[in-house]
Amino acid sequence: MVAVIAAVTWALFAVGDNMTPGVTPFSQDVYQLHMVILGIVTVIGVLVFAAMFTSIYLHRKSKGAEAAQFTHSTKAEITWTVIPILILVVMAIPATRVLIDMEDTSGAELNIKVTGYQWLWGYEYIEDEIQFYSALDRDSALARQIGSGIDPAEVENYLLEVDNRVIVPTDTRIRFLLTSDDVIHSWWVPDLGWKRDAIPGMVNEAWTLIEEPGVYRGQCTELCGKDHGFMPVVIEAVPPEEYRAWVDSQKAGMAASTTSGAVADSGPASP
Ligand SMILES: [Cu+2]
Repeated sequence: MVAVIAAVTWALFAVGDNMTPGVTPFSQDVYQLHMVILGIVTVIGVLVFAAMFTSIYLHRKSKGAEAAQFTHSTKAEITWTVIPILILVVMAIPATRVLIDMEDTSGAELNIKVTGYQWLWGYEYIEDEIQFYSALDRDSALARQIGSGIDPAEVENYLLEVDNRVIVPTDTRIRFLLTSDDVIHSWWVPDLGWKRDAIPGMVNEAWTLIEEPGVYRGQCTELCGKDHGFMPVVIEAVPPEEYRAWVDSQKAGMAASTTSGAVADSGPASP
């Protein structure tokens, strides 16, 4: 009976709404951990409720059940202390392994500095010397205005699209350095398996290695001000060759804008 309940509960969690496994080896570790612990707590829950309802049913008053008169049992106290400790240790071992892996940002091939602003993100590719801002895209920005007349449901990826996506190479160990310029923000892309606070005056670290090319979306997850809901994060993972091509095109674009800036600066000063 208990086995049947456990199996049904398990199946519901496994096929129903669940956490996303993500697209990095690390996010899949987190997912596995979540499934194992979910399994453990499900079994514990089923056992506890089964014992409770069985006792209520078998020892009910109408059957003439007499309450036991003992007030203390050292044996019971030791048992219900030792068993939970063992369960916690069993859960802590894989969790600690994943946590240590999460914190180990060494061996990065690419470093990207992420800065939170009210209310957009700034990105700086340290090795490739690329810098840009990434704000809510125009379609979402228009649709979010009161009385815009635009139905947000008609806008593709409403509030989850930006003007400049963060392009990253696949199969590359990338380190993110996160900080903020004004208030605390939090950078979160669920498919990567973590979120990190972006705190003024502090630099937090995190890393990722994306295996599958694709577009992965997220949002700021710290209540950072009135436009908190309008600062999405969009990561686009592309094969390394494509990434190099993007870097070259960005550099060419930046060089062009600096030159035109220089021309403008050298023009006649305003009266
Ligand atoms: Cu924010």
